[in-house]
Amino acid sequence: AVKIQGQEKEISYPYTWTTETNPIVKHIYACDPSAKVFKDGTIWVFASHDADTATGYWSMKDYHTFSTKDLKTWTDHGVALSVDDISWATSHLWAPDACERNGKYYMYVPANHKIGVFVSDKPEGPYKDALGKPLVPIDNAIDPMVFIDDDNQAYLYFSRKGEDCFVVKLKENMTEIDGVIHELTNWSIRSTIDGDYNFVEGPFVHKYKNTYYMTYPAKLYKQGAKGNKEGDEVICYATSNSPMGPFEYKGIVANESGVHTIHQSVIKLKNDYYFFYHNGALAEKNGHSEYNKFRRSMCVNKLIHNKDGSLKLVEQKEA
Ligand code: FUB
Repeated sequence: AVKIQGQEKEISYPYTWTTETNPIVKHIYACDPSAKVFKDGTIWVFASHDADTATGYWSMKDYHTFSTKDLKTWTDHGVALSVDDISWATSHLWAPDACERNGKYYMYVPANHKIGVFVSDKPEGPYKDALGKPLVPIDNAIDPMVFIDDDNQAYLYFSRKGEDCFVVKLKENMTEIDGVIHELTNWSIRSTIDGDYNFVEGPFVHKYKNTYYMTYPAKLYKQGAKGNKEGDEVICYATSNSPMGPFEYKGIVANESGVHTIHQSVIKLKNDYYFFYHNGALAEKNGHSEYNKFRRSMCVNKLIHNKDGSLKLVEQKEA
């Protein structure tokens, strides 16, 4: 049973509800939302799952998948992948991503700070370990994101130790890396334009009018001009004319979320773009202000590309 707006409720999956307010998911703490629009037009969100009882470091054990066609009526399809199905990991199932390719679905997930690939015949899973070992031969690798370009070449982005950013091509089978892993952090995404922000984690790439936009959580080291405090994590963005970079810092697209981390993704739906992220507003409402940073909830707002190609600061709507 889970508590929804103060009332105990039995949930059986798939579980469907309607909402037009943030956070989108109120029956569990679903965070690190990675949204994708699949070929039939359905929006799928792959999310980490903070435990109701979490009181410490982010040691999550499973992922849920969510689907919607209109951003109003949502379905939680339950657990898509659990740590019990990963022979080489015991916990820390951090920010996932997924894609559709040749009629199959691939989830890329960091578990115990190693990145693996999992495959299913259905977007909601269950997903099975494609390799029986990690895909990326680098330790301390987290937050994978797969971007498939218009020419069908797939790219895997990820971060390491919360400070470096990498990209590598994937082979057509989606379960093997193709060639050299490129470090992108020498693109100087460190900026002093809006304060002093350093790349941290969570790279996510979307394409707009032939420009590649990378949004990413960044940490503010010195007081910024926009009211964020030292140590706050915000979402910055950088652009490039190639998915392999180099990327150039452009600005901040979302301010801090109040829960130490913020993690984003971007989709295009018809002619509009949407920005997914998480915050701690629901945990606060449920009386967990002390541990709200370990109980995060996914939200969505519109993302506006200005005429000059810059991104308008996302206004995070309250729960
Ligand atoms: O949820 C665990 C970690 O916190 C994610 O991997 C990061 O992006 C941050 O949101």
